[in-house]
Amino acid sequence: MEEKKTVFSGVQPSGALTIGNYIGSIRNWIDLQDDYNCFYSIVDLHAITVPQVPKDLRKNTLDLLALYLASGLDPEKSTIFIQSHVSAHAELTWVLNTMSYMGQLSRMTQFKEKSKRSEENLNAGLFTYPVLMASDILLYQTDLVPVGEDQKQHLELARDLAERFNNRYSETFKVPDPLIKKVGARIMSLQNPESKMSKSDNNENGYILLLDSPDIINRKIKRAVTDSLGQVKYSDEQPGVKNLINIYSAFSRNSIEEIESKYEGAGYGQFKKDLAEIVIEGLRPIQTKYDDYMKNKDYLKEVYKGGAEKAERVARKTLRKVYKKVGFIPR
Ligand code: ATP
Ligand code: LTN
Repeated sequence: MEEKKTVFSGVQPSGALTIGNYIGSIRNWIDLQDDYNCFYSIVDLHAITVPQVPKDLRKNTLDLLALYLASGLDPEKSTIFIQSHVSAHAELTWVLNTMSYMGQLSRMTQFKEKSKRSEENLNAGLFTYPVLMASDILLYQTDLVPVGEDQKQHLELARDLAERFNNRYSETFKVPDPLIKKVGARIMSLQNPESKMSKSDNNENGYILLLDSPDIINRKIKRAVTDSLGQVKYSDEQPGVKNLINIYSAFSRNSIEEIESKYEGAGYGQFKKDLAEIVIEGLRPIQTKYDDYMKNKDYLKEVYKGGAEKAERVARKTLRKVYKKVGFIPR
């Protein structure tokens, strides 16, 4: 029997999840579970690259785990774990830091954007964030990394580091490929369709959270920015409508063409009303399951403990090889 290929991905527990996070990443992880050996992490080490309140970080981490499970990740099929529980992530990062070029790291779009927001106290962790991400991926000999469009550049760096290490020492790391879906890879803000939907947006009307109530979802979609053309068409001239069609398509699994023809001649009112309904119904089962999981903290603990053990075994094996190759003496 052929060995299953390996998938790795993660989300930061840095706040409530938006439907952008869900459509761009987690949702695509579910279907991979049967055919791949999947590792899905809650990347808390990444989260502290921007200031976090400790008690909120703890809550957000458990929240995210409950949302992973509520979305359909299955601990029987996948390895679900908290990044800080497997120390090899931080350890490999140190080694890869010594092989990362300052120039390449300073060209990372996410670093440039995030550093603009925290100019006065720029921390080194924000700068080496993509090296930690490369370590996540490379420790598990990952073949495929399902992410949203915004992570593509970080994936390139992970590939570069893998190749650099393999060339300098000898074949050690698998070189990973990104897996980016065409539809939904970049969900835009409902208020400003030129920028991506982000949970750190200070205008809460820009995003829909996975745990938003039906009333709030209705209101946010009603207020979503469109245009004065009044036609439900998928075109770059209508970025607001295009974004809403993407969300519609992601939740209904209808194609773009099906949606366009369904609303031909109809105004935005009906389209938005239906869209809100589809999003509400799409999120309902997730919200119900989330509530159940949050009532069962013992189960959540069982899941993350079991996940850490499984992840640890694989990660240690790779780290041992790396340490040996760079010339560290085994204990
Ligand atoms: P922030 O928005 O606070 O800067 P983030 O949501 O981009 O953070 P993560 O929580 O780490 O950062 O993102 C998790 C996953 O969600 C990544 O795979 C990312 O590509 C994806 N993602 C984030 N925003 C969007 C979006 N608007 N559309 C599609 N995918 C997204
Ligand atoms: N930087 C990613 C989160 C992340 C990740 C990973 C994604 C950290 N490590 C490894 C895939 C694989 C983001 O989405 N902001």
